[in-house]
Amino acid sequence: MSQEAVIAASGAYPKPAQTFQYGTAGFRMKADLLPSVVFRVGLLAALRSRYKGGKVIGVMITASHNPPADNGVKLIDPLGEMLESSWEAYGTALANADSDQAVYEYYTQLEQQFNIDKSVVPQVIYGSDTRESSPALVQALKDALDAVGVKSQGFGAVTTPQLHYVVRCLNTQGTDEAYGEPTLEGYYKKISTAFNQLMANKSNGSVTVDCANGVGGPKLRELQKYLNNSIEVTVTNDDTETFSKLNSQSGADYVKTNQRLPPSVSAQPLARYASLDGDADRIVYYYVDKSSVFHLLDGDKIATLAASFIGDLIHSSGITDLSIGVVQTAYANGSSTAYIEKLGLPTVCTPTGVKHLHHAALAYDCGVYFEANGHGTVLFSTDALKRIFSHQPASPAQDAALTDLKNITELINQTVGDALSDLLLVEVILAHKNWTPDLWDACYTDLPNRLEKAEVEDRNAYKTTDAERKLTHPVGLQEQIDALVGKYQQARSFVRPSGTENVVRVYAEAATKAEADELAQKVKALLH
Ligand code: 16G
Ligand code: ZN
Repeated sequence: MSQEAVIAASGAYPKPAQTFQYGTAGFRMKADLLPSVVFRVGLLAALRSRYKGGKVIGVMITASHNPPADNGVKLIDPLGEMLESSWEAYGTALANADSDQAVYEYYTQLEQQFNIDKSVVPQVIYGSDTRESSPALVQALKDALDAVGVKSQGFGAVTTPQLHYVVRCLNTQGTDEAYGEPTLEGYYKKISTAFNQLMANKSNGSVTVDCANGVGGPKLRELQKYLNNSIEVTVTNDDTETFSKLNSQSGADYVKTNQRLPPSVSAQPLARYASLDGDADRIVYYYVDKSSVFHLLDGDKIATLAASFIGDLIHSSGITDLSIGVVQTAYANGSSTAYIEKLGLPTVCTPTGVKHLHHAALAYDCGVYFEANGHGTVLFSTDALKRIFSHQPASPAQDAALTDLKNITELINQTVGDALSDLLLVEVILAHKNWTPDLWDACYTDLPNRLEKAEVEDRNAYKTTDAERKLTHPVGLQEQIDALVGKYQQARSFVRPSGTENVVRVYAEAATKAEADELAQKVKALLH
């Protein structure tokens, strides 16, 4: 790597007059502001790989459920986790360096700070979602990787979880913790093999999947080729050629936020429907009942379904003392938390953002984590996997449960929430329980709730504690919220600054829809 090469390459991607921040989901904004950011993220990925002794780092270019004109970029750490948070600040500083020379200097400063061995060849893999702006951003990334001598490989359009999967496979190859073949084919084979075994001799009708016109569409079609015919998957909203359709009137975020069907879906009573988001790391289910009333089966419902099913399998296979816990955020419906406690399982609440939930889930042998918006997965500790795979069943019934449990650990993408893997997980559980969506829904009744956003003068003036359930600043505001909440039945409300938009969010739930709406409005009126 020469100074001239880096400075010249950086010169092709001038920084706009803008301050950038590596936030909850990396950098995310209007795509035309991103070329310099993506270039510099490429440099950061190279450093991170060297710092990790040449381990493979992933770079995903996506803006998830955001509108088509946006894009974003984030790093994936060696085991397929989100970038360690202490490094986010280095990304922020690199993105804000105000000249090509300053970029180079900060890069070498980090090299020195971390005593980075320059003889280590850095390795980076990358992919993108299907946005119009993605190819040019991929080019900016490649230019950075080439400028600093990175051994790199592009995976084209992929779902975010697919890239996480490949990163983990590459870094664990040949070890005891080998995760799978580091290819997309390896991904499809791994989860479909587990699914096909779990569904052998079973059949369970059909599920219609709205793919938000994003990368999940073509990838789900590909995955379908590997599945046995135990269920029929109908793929809709999978037009990735018309860029403007991405996440428009479709997708998990649309369904969750509006609590209604995507307009393109005409639902049959009690049939199963699911929606993915633009990069297929989120999924929600829904159905209409016999009176055509819409019912949402969100991340909380998926978490409870998964936790109870896996808990039963562990118990039925005769394995004792494996801890299961469920990790949620403040947005989890109060009824879901009460239901999990009724099941006898511990729950933990963390701040919003997958990295927080993921981290907390690692505390259990089996940690189930889901955000209400549909992003989540199940983690099994290395020790738990060893115990599961070496357990000797004492009866045919234990043997059958153990086989299912082993397959469940293979079916789940343990690197990050994965809409395709979660889809198959839900399908398997419903088939095993012989449940229609209304039976699943009947486990508990969601408290009516309302999410609002407020534009305020300065969202940084809003500071939270207790996993974002309480405000410490502005001083005195929490007491006012508490006073309002006290006037309603079964009520709860919290205010938190968004990590992705320049707004403050207000959540309220209460015994009736009217009360939840009113409480949200009243809390919102306190903000300015
Ligand atoms: C990001 C997070 C998502 C969270 C959302 C909250 C990841 C990969 N994504 O999209 O989990 O729900 O932010 O957004 O962590 P907000 O802070 O604007 O409410
Ligand atoms: Zn997403």
